[in-house]
Amino acid sequence: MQDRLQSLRERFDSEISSAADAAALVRIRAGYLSRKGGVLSQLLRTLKEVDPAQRPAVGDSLNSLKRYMEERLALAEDSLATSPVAQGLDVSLPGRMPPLGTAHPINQVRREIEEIFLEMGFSLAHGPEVETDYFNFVALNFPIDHPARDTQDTFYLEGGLLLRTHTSPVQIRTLKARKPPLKIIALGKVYRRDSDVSHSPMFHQVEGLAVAEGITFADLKGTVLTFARRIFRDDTQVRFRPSYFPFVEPGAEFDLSCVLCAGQGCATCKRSGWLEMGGAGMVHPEVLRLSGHDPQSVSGFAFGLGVDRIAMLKFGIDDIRLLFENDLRFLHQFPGS
Ligand code: FA5
Repeated sequence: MQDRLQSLRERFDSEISSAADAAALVRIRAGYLSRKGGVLSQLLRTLKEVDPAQRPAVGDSLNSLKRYMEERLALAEDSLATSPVAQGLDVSLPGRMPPLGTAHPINQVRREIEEIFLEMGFSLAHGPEVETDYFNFVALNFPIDHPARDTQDTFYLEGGLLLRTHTSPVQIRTLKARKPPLKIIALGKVYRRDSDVSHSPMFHQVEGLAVAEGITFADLKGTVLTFARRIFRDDTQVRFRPSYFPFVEPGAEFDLSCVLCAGQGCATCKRSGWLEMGGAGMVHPEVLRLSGHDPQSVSGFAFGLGVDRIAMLKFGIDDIRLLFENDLRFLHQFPGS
């Protein structure tokens, strides 16, 4: 008898698991529990024929199976009644696609820049946006009261801190933490009191630094030229103009031949054929010394360039401020990942 009850229970379980609607549950209830034709009711009626010694145990089993079936049926009826389908949901309707975002133009360019330098053997370095005067200026050979500090209108914070005005402090953090040979780039946000169509108070720079034995200015030129040709066009030219930054000697600013008119002269390059991109030079011996390296045995180059300017040229954006207003009508024009 116990075997029979066990197989009855298994059959009931499988039927109830595959019941798809209320009508199926009504059929199952009638088939097992109805007074007249229900299998379980019939079995209860045959209880008197069971050996009296076994009758109490069989009676208990029958009653507990009956309770089990009633509970499962009640649960299944409840869950069908509250299911989305019972409440009128049409599961055959096509779904609604949530709107898909795209990467911000700055992030698209950021990924491209990082990929190019990674392929050239550079690794990625990072530094904080809230910096100390020491890393942003002193260790970069800007003494207190040095007039070059005025060229980078600084946002000062409490407690001797400031918002970094350039990515060059990452040079110092890297030089203090690592031994040459090293080749890093550091890309991130920087801040200055500056705002017009080509200047934003928050913008992005990418810093490059290579230090090893025997590094020369030719390595710097080759690196910048290779990068410019990868990010813009194969025929891009680079020119270096002497300039002053306290942490490099010699120092230079570099321009790219205008990527829109190929150096012929247009409105974007103000008819000059050249676009200003950034600053560069050979790492100043004093900077190497201050960060624990011997300028007699190693040399290095460094460069820093404006990432937002690159994005503006690549996407034909003529006002840097558009990049940071978060106007979706503007951002949707640059789908990309
Ligand atoms: C510097 O910031 C130096 N740290 C670069 C450097 C690095 C020199 C390593 C030598 C060695 P500069 O102030 O010129 O240099 O800024 C570099 C570039 O950042 C500029 O050429 C320009 O492309 C971009 N830039 C500067 N100010 C802004 C601004 N307010 N908004 C957008 N881009 C800017």
